[in-house]
Amino acid sequence: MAITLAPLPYAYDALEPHYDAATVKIHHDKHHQAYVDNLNNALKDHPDLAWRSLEDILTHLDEVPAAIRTKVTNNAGGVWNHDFFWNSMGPGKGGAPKGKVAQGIDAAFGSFDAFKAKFKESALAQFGSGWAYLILADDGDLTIENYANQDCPVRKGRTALLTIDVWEHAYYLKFQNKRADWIDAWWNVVDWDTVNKRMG
Ligand code: MN3
Repeated sequence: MAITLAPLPYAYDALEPHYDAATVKIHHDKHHQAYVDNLNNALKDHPDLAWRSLEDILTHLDEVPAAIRTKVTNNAGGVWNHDFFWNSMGPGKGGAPKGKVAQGIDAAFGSFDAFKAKFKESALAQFGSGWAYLILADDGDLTIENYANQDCPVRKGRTALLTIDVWEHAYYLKFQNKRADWIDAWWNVVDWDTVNKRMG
């Protein structure tokens, strides 16, 4: 059973004007698809691995043959990160968080504005390609962690709550080199309802 590309959970233009349809389409249909294809290609001679879930593969990379481990790590991470990213956004979302996640943010960062500033700073500080994540730590605290390239929280057994893709392919068409503008726009599509469900 091959890994398949999950359909985008909304229309290409659903996140306009904050996240443009052209970028969403190429990001999902080309970049995300490429990770799916490359992962399936890497696993094509390993049916014992190919039937496993992404999470199972990513938490048992020591069981992946050394010859394909880097390719599997990068591409399985790429699929997982993008699945999580698309499902962290939605049309008509944004605004301030409510409920459990709002309480967690206030407790960990002091206020939503302070959290936004810190998260932006972390996303801007990611050198090259990668991701900024809001993580629910084992002790219940919320923390911000960066993951380079296609490393992902599931590999470390971390509970992810929210992520922004800061690879240039995620924003270059609309924002060019201005990663800060992409981050500012992205807050308008963050799906806090989903983040709350991820809090458990
Ligand atoms: Mn991407």
